[in-house]
Amino acid sequence: MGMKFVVLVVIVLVVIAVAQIMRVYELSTKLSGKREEDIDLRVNNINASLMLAFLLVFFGSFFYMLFEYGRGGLPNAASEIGLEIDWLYNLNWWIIILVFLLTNTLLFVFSWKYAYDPKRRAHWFPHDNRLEMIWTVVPAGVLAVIIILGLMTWNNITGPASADAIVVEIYGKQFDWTARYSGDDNKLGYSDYKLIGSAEDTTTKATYTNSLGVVSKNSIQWRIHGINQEIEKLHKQIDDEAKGKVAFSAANLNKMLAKVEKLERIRERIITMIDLYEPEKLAYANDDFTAKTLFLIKDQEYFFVLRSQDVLHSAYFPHFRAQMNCVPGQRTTLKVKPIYTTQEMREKTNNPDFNYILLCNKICGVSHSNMNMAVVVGTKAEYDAWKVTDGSLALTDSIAAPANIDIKRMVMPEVNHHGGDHDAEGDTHVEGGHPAGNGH
Ligand SMILES: [Cu+2]
Repeated sequence: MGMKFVVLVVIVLVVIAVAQIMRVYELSTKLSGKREEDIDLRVNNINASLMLAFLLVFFGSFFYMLFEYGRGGLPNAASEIGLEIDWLYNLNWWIIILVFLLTNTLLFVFSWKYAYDPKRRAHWFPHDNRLEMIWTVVPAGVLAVIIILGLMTWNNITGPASADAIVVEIYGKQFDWTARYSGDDNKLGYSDYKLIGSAEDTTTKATYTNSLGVVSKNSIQWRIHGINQEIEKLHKQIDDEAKGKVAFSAANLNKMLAKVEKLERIRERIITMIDLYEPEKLAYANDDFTAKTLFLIKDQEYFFVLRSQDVLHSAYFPHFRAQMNCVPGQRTTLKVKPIYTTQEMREKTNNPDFNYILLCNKICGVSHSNMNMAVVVGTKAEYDAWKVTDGSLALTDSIAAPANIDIKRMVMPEVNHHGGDHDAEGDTHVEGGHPAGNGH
């Protein structure tokens, strides 16, 4: 901090010093009776040659950078759309490089060629309609071609998938990715954030976690069970406090009461979900399974459905040249058809350690840089084997909900556990005032 301040002060002082020197120079030329623009012809010619020298260094460094870093360290595209995007990218580069070389050559060569010559008379050339026309129509035409080609590719990426495309959900949250395969029916179960949570079967001690909020009959029952458990736990704590076993601050107690009420509201809405979805739609999720590695089949089209639990993320497959934002509360889609297996890419790139990867390409928080998922491309047979053996593989409905879930308990439990501190409406006045944190 201190060092930065010193550097800033030094920069400001240097600028002031240069400005003062310029001022002194201007005043001294004025005193000597010379005009500022009277420059020695020899000095002027040196400057003109330096223009040419600069042009050569400028172009030299440009081509060096282009060949050294132009591809951003990426090998050839490994998906069908990637080939198209690379072709478009190269086309843009060719146009840009040609215009760049042409305009900069003219700029510096003319500066050199038309350096001041006292014997030369300038030609008065104020306006030319034909020239105006050319430099309006030609760039407009070139831009139109680029934009039309770009839109065609974009429509291809975001448009409907072909009938044999496999549907896979890619779910982002701070800070990891989960893939949800749609199973044999190729239909993803619906999802609802209210179902995100976990619960324990008190008899079998099995824990069910629904981190993606997948909607199925089983997951709805589990969530109701989980909410019942959460409410029970809160009730027990509030009861213990009423009995004097533990002591909370008034604010804490109110927070807990507000939480109970919120959980009850959510539970009622979850109970109505059972009737909201037709039974066959509730069954879409039954064969869904999640994985922490994205295994794709070569030459198979995939229709990715992207979601986010919390903030904006962006699913970026650098080798497929595919990227799409993951927006909370919305679903976005992306089509990808890998054309080389991981093994084939290892041979192509001469890199035995090559691996495909899915990255997050939106700065989404402190661990953004760790947010990635391994991607493997293999044959159909390899995929089938992976599907069976992969340890992280889990069916959404792998654990059945306990049979005795009380889903009809819709009567609000009494809130005034706490002696006379709460009035009849269930409001929570404590020691003559509304304490902070009271939600109702
Ligand atoms: Cu992210």
